[in-house]
Amino acid sequence: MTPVPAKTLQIAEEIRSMRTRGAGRIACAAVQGLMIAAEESRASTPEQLLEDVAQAARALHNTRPSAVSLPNGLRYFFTRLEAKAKETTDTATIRQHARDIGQGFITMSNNAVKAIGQIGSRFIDDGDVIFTYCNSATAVEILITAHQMGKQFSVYVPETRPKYQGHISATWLDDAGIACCLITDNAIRYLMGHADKVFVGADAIAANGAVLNKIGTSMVALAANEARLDFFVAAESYKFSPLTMLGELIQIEEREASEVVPTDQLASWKHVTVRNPAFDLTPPEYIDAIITEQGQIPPQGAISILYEQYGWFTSELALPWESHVPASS
Ligand code: RUB
Repeated sequence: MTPVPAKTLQIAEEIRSMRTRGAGRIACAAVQGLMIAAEESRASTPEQLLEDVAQAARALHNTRPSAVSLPNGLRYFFTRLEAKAKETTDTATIRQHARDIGQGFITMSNNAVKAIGQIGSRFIDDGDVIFTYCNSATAVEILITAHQMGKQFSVYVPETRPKYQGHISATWLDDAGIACCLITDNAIRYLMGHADKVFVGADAIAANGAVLNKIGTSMVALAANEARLDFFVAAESYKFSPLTMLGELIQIEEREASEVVPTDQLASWKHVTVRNPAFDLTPPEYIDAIITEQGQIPPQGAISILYEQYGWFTSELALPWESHVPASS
């Protein structure tokens, strides 16, 4: 078996350490990791080549446990390559399929973000004051598209402790020439009363329409609900979680305490512990619409997006690369 290529392991590490972050960017990077594994595989049979790719998928999976886009991207690539590998014994042909499948996923993802930008921008009116949260390329695309259409609006951007992804959103909006105001997370409820609508992204969407996104999103949704604002979620359809059709819960990633407080300070306390959940779930009751590349749906429509993609999902489809574990391991 070919060892997992160094470049694939580096992609996995960049995802784990959050140098690559944001659900869409994570999925595309992971698929690139699989493309590299297929390219660099020295396998002489289709089965060996699939095992090399499966091994890479195992290294990439679970680097960020909450972003369902990651296993969904890996599954997209792996199931299609597996099907192609049944059609030929020529590994060069399978490698070419791997390039096409991977590029197909990345193009599909980029096009979905653009389509969501177009669809979502229709919800923005002149004079709007908008809230976003964390850093979602998909939600920001809506704002940029509306701005390019000539709409006049401004945006509140909470910092998003502890990793300050709000600063990235502020930079993107600034670069695009969109007026935005950076605020502390503590100011969200107070300033929500001065806003009109909210656009956030998603790391995962459950079959019941609940949305998993950066920790604090559910508080933004609560405040928006109280202030009677529309709360929109921008998400490509590959961020919907098929496993939730089987009743599985989406895992909430807990990150290191050092992101919250310096390690020496924590060590100096005798009775203090830290918890650092990275995501939370916003219940469907707080969501007005989920904007996908296919159009906007009420959160209760999540199940139809999942059914369209996966049919009635079965557990064998869960992590298809797991069935390629070599007998010896
Ligand atoms: C990022 C985050 C984003 C979603 C959607 O969290 O919660 O809102 O991933 O982003 P983290 P996108 O910084 O922990 O990865 O729309 O870019 O896919």
